[in-house]
Amino acid sequence: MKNINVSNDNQSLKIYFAGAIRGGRSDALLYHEMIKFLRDFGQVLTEHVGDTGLTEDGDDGPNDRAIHDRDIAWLKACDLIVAEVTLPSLGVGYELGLACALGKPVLSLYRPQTGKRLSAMIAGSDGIITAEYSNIDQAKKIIRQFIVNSCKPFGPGTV
Ligand code: 6IA
Repeated sequence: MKNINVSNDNQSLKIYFAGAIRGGRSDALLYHEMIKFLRDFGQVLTEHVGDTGLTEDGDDGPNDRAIHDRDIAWLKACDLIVAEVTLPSLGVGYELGLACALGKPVLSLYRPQTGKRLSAMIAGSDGIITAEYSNIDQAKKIIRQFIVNSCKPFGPGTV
């Protein structure tokens, strides 16, 4: 368990937020809200995922290899991963699989949908905490609890 003060030094915790890009951008505003909230706890390495101006094209060059390698480096460097998995995304699934292999704490947030189910590879993974939610306030509570449980605060008043 990492010994991190999550309230006094907001650069100490490195957070990787994962959400669909080429998988679709209909939840971009929700990602934006989650990233804004996560910034209270540390540095979000992947703020671009919550950029509401970012389209499904999801390209800032020079090529996909560069995007992949940069994200893998961030994934290796981060302390924990928070993913919004309601909108299926190959990239997010790939990131979560790797995060599990690296032994990182992983939270996946899912909004139950009529007639659809979350992939068993996410819902059934031992290395992923999956939580269902229906609104941003619920999601924030779940995220806070996940971070508190994943980090060892220095003492009273730290979360
Ligand atoms: O298969 P998807 O594109 O939906 O995968 C989304 C996931 O892959 C996200 O969690 C990101 O971490 C990662 N990802 C996919 N595309 C990019 C990307 N494109 N940049 C960084 N991470 C990406 C360039 C966007 C740029 C214009 C800001």
